[in-house]
Amino acid sequence: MKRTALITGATSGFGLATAGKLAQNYRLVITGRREDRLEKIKEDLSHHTDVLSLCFDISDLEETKKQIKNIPIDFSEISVLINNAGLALGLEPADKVDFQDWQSMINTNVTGLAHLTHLLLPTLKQQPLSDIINIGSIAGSWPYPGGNVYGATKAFVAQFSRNLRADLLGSSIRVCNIEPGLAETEFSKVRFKGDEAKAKEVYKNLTPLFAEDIAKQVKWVIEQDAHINLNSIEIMPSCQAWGPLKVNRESV
Ligand code: NDP
Ligand code: 8X3
Repeated sequence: MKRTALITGATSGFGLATAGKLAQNYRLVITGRREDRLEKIKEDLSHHTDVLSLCFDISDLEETKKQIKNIPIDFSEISVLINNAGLALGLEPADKVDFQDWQSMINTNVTGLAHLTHLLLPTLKQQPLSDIINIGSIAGSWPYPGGNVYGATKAFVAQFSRNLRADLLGSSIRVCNIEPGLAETEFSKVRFKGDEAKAKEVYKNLTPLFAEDIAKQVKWVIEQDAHINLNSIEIMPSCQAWGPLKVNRESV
């Protein structure tokens, strides 16, 4: 029987590509806030599999709970949770940012992800083999100017993933944190609040990761034999690597 996978943030980028990649062999629950997109994606993927679309904001805890509790019986045996929905807002230094942006990132990338995981743990535990795939980021391990709260939310995802593994040892649930680097999706358009030109600059004259690259990793991780748990995958495009630490010589 096909496993059922719930993918948050399936309206664009990694989530959309993952839904497409899993459609052949999994039943899908796709989520996001943009209803028009969800309906179109559902229609497209329904040629391959059964699809349920749920439109809600993962930072709205009451609404999330309502949506998850009301999942129809046909889709209720979820055994793959892909915690992908997330965002970065701004790239300004910490003293120049709007606090509301920090709050949105924390409410989505941390609280929303933890809440959804908490809601689905009982269901995942009942299945013979389950996977939680968290989409973290290299920003959770490697600091950079302007990464402030975004990077911190992804550091939460990394440690939460490891701690889940510790708690779930002996259960049917595996956990993996996939940590991508520079990848061309709508991520930068969102980060720069709709400024397409600025977003385009990020990927100029280089070959970034593409959404499909991450979707392939997700599929590969969940299709490992049951005795294998990939704890984390850090993945960058070949054109990306670390730079030297900076030194300020103008003050003591
Ligand atoms: P996109 O902006 O293309 O996709 C983000 C998805 O998340 C959209 O489907 C969006 O749907 C959904 N989403 C955002 N906020 C909410 C919310 N509050 N409630 C429900 N859904 C939400 O970006 P990516 O595909 O790149 O991002 C996916 C994940 O990958 C994120 O967690 C991001 O931090 C992470 N990441 C991205 C990298 C990159 O360089 N692109 C690198 C490393 C990690 P909608 O707007 O319809 O709600
Ligand atoms: C997205 C990658 O390096 O822009 O998580 O933070 S980065």
